[in-house]
Amino acid sequence: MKTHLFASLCLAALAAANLTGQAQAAQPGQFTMTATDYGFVGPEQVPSGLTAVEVLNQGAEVHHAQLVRLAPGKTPADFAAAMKADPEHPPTWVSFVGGPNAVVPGDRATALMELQPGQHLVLCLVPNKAGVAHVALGMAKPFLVTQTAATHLVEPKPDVVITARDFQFVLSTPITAGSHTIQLVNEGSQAHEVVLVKLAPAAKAKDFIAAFEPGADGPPPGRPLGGIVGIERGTRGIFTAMFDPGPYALICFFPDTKTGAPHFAQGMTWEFDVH
Ligand SMILES: [Cu+2]
Repeated sequence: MKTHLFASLCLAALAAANLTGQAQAAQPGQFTMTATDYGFVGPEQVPSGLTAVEVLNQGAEVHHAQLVRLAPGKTPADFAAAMKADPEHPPTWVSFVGGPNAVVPGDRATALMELQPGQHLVLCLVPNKAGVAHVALGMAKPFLVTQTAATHLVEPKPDVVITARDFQFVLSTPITAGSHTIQLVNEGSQAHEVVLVKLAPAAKAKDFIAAFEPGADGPPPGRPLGGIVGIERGTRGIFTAMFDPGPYALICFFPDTKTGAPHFAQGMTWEFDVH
């Protein structure tokens, strides 16, 4: 969710992640990454194709599951070394391929993503109270997406489409009370994400954002309900959410390619009321 994504301690994080994961392969179409403070437990191998990616938060802090794909020939060690050399910028050979966005402790969220074969990592980019991204504290786990002939999943038809542009969200239709299947489509020039937040009464998106700034005190005035973590331009993902009446916000925390400033600082938030 936050901007310190490419912190320099990835190397240690990756080494720790390798020790905790059991060698296991997921069935086609679905897998879960369990998030703790600070690590991921999940499959070592995942079949390619349309996949429901779940994050289960068993930690005490907010977590998400950002999937990234490395270019052919690149390894998790290469990624860690690149982050150490330049913590502010992701290497150009990394693709952001989505995943389920942030949930509070005890919650889970799912994102339907099209996975392509290759070496991947799952990262948590949410910062702790000191402003250190969880990825630098151990939340980076390698996994391999293997070539698979077919997946049994059929992409559901969304009833709401959120289009991400530089730098705004555009909704295809107002969101009403009840359950919705929501597609995020990135039509911008850089990667974007959407965090869905149920705001506390009278709270604004900026109040929720401020609670994740370094040194912020107290719980955020709102509850993150998932969404889609960073996806490259021209790509998409689907999530479902249940809407009770009240105020909500969509927020993009993804850092600008050039400046590193989070997209919300360039206006990439959207507030709405569900009636
Ligand atoms: Cu964005």
